[in-house]
Amino acid sequence: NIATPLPRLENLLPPDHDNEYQQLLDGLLQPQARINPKYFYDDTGCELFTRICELEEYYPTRTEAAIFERCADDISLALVNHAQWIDLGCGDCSKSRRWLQHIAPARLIGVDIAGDFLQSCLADIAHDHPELECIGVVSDFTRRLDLAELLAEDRASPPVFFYPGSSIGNFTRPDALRLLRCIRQQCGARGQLLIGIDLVKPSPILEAAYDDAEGVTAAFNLNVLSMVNQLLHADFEPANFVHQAVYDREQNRIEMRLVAKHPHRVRLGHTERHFHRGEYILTEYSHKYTTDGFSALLAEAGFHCQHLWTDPQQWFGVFLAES
Ligand code: AVI
Repeated sequence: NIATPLPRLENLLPPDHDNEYQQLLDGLLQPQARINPKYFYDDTGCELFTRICELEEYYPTRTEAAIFERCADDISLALVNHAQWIDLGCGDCSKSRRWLQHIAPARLIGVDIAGDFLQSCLADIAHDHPELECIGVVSDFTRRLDLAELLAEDRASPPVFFYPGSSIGNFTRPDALRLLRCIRQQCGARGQLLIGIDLVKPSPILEAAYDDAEGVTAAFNLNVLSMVNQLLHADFEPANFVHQAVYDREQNRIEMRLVAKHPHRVRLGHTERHFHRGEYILTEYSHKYTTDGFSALLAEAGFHCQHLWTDPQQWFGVFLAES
């Protein structure tokens, strides 16, 4: 009984974490206070997000999964060469794992910020697929994505970047464009991008998806404050804030907010901030796109959109683009 060796892990996190905390603090001291949504995902946040994905109101996860399932043959056929499969923000790698029933890449590169978790999830996949080379890349690609060296190890195989879940919706448009350009550059001559996008729809459906009856999204949003308390030695009291999700029809985005219930002060390390009643911290944008709008963004990033698969209600889109 020989144990499978742990998958290779590359750490691409920049060693400037102090700068990170300074940015977090600066965001909280701005006239419009904000927290980067990447701070949602501590252990509790990851568990709450898993629960969100199973909620009746939160349609994106199951709608995307249904498209993948229904269109798996078409999508597999449209992939030019899937020898190198790169899962961006792979989490527990469950979405890539499902694809392994349809395609047989030689390499699976999972990119995420939580290294230990990534390595153990990849170890499970490697155990079930001994022929597959599994590599973990620990990276905060909201800041930087540089896989050039790794991809150059197999120059003959243009990569497929897999970015499901409409996670790109959490970037502002300029940042989304920057990330797409960066992926495009690393795709080389014939690489592809398979990406899931949440589409524009009536606001009641969207607002319910981000403010569910059970209060799981509210707990997810409020949980970010305990993360900030730890990172900045702050004393946010979650009970002083209330969760709010508002759809901005002009910008086509959900804004998640934490609204102060009454006037109070919060210590932020060596400094502090006063919150008025009704003043809010912006914790997340979740942009929704029209199919034309996202195709245009892909084109601006230098991609050529090859295919689009949607569900019967056209709530979610899976785009395949080539560099
Ligand atoms: C991860 N991301 C795509 C989710 C979204 O829908 O924007 C995060 C989320 N926030 C609240 N619910 C889900």
